[in-house]
Amino acid sequence: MQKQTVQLIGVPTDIGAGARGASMGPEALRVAGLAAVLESHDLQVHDIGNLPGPANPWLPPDQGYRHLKEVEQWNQTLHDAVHAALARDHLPMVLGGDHCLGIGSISAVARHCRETGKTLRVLWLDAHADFNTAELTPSGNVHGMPVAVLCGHGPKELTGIGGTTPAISPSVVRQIGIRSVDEGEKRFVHKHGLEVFDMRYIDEKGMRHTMEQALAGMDDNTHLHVSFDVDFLDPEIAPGVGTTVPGGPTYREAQLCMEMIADTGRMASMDVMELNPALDVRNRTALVAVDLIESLFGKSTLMRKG
Ligand SMILES: [Mn+2]
Repeated sequence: MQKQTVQLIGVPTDIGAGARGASMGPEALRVAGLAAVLESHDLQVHDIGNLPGPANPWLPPDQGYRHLKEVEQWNQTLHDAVHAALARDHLPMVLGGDHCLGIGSISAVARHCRETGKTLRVLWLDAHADFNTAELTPSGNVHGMPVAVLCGHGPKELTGIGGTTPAISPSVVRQIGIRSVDEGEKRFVHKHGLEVFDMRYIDEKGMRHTMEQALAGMDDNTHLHVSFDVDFLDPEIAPGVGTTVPGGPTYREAQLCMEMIADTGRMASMDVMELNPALDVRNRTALVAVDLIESLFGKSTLMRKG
């Protein structure tokens, strides 16, 4: 059998973030040994390097958005790269970069699913729902908006990326680890019926039950996309992110989450977002991220016989 190829796509920008530094994320993941770890699991790794894009002008919001033109440009370039990777039967792994890049990545995955008749499921691992709009957020940072944009709410420059608006329906999304949502955003999430497994749910039901629910209903035709915002993790184990929120999943809970995703065998694309080396301690957060990615690809801590 031919080896699965993982295509690493570096997107060195913090164009949608509220703090500078996520632009260094792709290199930090490489330095943490990402490629070697994947190769040790019998995967072929094709690192295409970093995509090009505009510099971050670091301006205040203009009509509700910061850097809309640059955000559009980065996401269009990423959309094309992810779509091309999927067309070659590669598994694209987007190395962010801030989470506004979920727009380009997931719109490409959704387009690929439409073209191939696959059913899309998106797991959004994050401390935040990222379901803001310009009306709801004062900051104008687009990294708080990608899920809303993908569901068709936002500026047409972004909602139109990929050619179909909306790119996805809220019904394909399962959000896990959420613990920081403002009031207006919360109402908007409820209105659109996004399925959210917040930290209270994980506390009460446990990660195992949470993941069983989030992964339920998939079949052989499902394309599973994992959008992993590193701030999903508790800041105790992952300090190197721009927007830390206490009370996230522990190392063990995160491992279980990743292992249960691996068990499905359905993951066909992913993002690793918001790693900010400027805020990290000796690349510790990148190393934890790589460790968890390894579990996504089948490293098992299981000792008992299957
Ligand atoms: Mn996010």
